[in-house]
Amino acid sequence: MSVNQETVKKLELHAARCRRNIVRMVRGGGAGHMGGAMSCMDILTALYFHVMNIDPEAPKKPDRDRFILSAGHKCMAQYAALAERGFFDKSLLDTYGKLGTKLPGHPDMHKLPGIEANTGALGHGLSISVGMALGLRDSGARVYTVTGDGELPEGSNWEAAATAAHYGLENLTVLVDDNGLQISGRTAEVMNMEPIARRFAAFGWATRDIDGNDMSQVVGALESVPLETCRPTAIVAHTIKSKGLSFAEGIAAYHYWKPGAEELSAAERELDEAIRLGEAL
Ligand SMILES: Cc1ncc(C[n+]2csc(CCOP(=O)(O)OP(=O)(O)O)c2C)c(N)n1
Ligand SMILES: [Mg+2]
Repeated sequence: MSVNQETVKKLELHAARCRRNIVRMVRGGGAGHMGGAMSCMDILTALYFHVMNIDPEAPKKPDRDRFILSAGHKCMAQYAALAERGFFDKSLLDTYGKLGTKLPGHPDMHKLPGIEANTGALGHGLSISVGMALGLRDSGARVYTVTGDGELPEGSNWEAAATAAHYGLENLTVLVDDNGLQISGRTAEVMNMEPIARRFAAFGWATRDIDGNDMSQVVGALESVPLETCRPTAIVAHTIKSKGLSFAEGIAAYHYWKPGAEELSAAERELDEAIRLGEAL
């Protein structure tokens, strides 16, 4: 199925603005889990601006699609998308990580519209998603979950994966933000989970590998969901950690970023330029 290139261009511009929102949050809070937020930003942009049935004016409407950020430390990506999509005023971005903020370092469903579950302790989001998908399976609503390659060693993921296949949850899609890195280095060295797609397939899921920073591929895969009837879908998105900030791409040390003044300004300049280029297209 061919992907509409106008749509792709628009989404790329949204993604650039969302990445700029992430750096805005880091300026406000002084630090944050930047690397993983940047790597999954294209996925979240496609979901929030093209795929999911959601309404910022009615964030709790019963037939909405659900999004669960299982890897909760990537929450700046979700805040960036929610703000850009109009779920809350962008001025809130400047409060990221501050005392009393609605935008804490891990998402809190009691503080912000659009957050469906509290996550951050890795390994719980897929189980929550399976329960939601089971409850919603005759409703037409879909459940989308983003996890990370470094999160997958948590055994609860595989209990959830087996359950999703057992119940044939075709309304459930997991997107693995496979950036090859986790908190302390290469996932392959800390706890190798490759080949990820084949592992999900062995549990009974329909799977596809994509370049998760190529908007055409992200949209193409999401438009094809469910990949098979009566099976949950796993999209393994190969991404680059810190995508969009050239000085930080693929470097594990940027998992949690506490920038100095110069690096922060360089980041802002680079993303402002990306937005300018996107607007000119
Ligand atoms: C249960 C649990 N153990 C450890 C951590 C600490 N921790 C936060 S992020 C992270 C690495 C996650 O790696 P990955 O899922 O690949 O995400 P990425 O760092 O690439 O964004 C770890 C171990 C945690 N949040 N929860
Ligand atoms: Mg990772």
